Amino acid sequence: MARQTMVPLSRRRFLAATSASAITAAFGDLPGFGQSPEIPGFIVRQQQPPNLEMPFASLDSFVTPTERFFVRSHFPTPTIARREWTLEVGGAVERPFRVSFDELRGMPTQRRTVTFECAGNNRVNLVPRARGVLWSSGAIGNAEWEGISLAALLERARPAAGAVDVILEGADEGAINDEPRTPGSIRYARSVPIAKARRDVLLAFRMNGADLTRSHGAPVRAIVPGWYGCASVKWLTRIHVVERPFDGYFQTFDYTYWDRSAGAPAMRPITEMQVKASIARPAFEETIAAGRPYRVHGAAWTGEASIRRVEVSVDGGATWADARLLGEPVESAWRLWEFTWQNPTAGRHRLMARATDSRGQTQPLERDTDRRNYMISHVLPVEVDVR
Ligand SMILES: Nc1nc2c(c(=O)[nH]1)N[C@H]1C(S)=C(S)[C@@H](COP(=O)(O)O)O[C@H]1N2
Ligand SMILES: [Mo]
Repeated sequence: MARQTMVPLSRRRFLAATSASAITAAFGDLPGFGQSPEIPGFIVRQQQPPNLEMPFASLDSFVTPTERFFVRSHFPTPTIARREWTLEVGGAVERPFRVSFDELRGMPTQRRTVTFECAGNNRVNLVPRARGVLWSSGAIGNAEWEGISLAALLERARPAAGAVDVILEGADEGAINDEPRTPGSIRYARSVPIAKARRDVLLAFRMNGADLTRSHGAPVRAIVPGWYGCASVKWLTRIHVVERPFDGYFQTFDYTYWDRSAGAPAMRPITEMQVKASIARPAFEETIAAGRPYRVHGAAWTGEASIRRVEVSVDGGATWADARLLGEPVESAWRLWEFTWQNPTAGRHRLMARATDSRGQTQPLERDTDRRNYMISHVLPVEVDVR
């Protein structure tokens, strides 16, 4: 494991991390910044294609309202009429077919609350500055998704006995011109292993009780519970079963990490979310009143498991105390938590939160650089002034 020391955010990067107007000031030199109209409820990281994050300090509900649910798009947003949309199911299957939206909607539906985090969430906290969208803590959301199970479609298609991966392909496309370049225009696509595809992948057309919105993948998107957001393909139009592992752009050059478990470092696609607690309040550099109890709160999540424990430190990690977990544990959904800081004393304080999941995995204190610019799950201290 390669390690990197934790460096607290500088004041300038903190500003960049929290307020929408400061974004323009701090990143005015990057394309897409400087001329953004403000989008209420969001911090605009990029205007076209839209890359928007929730100001995480505004966290106040278990379900993230759709108008505050982050948007991560690599290519221009497609417009797809439901009447014209079809989903093609093919590849290494006995009976390839196509379904229309009406047909899909006529199938038995399921509802599930699922949290997903962008694998680049908190990238602004990495030192030195990493490549990619510089997200603060808000590239994460929890929603109630409704749709049909991918298993039902696969059952109808009958995958070959040697099926390994199921490729989920979106209708959005474009060329990436930074090295390594794509071979011209490609579509956004990711695969899931056949076992995961059969277990619990959802093809969703409703989000939080309403039709899926265009920026979140209308008319139909995949939801891959417990995995980083990159797996949950939006604007889904093709499902392709293959008998060899899929090596598409978004799981080789992008969204991969170095795995040393094979004896020599090997590049592997990012899959399950890592256990992580994130502090909503206090925000970075918030000023807190001395001598009055303060409610520290946030959310914690993990992969295909649930959160068992969240601990908080108000002294930079010297001592830890249990936070109170709110609500009930829900697998692959986050858990909100709170902690009362009884008597904040005047001065500078470093707050930290760390989570443990139902499999006993605890969030690390240090960054593992084998994760490249993804899976930023180490404890990120929040520094505050108490006056
Ligand atoms: N077709 C398509 N699907 C996609 C993407 C994309 O750019 N195109 N982005 C992925 C990434 S990296 C994330 S984090 C999530 C974001 O979903 P959201 O925009 O609904 O929050 O969608 C994933 N699915
Ligand atoms: Mo992402």
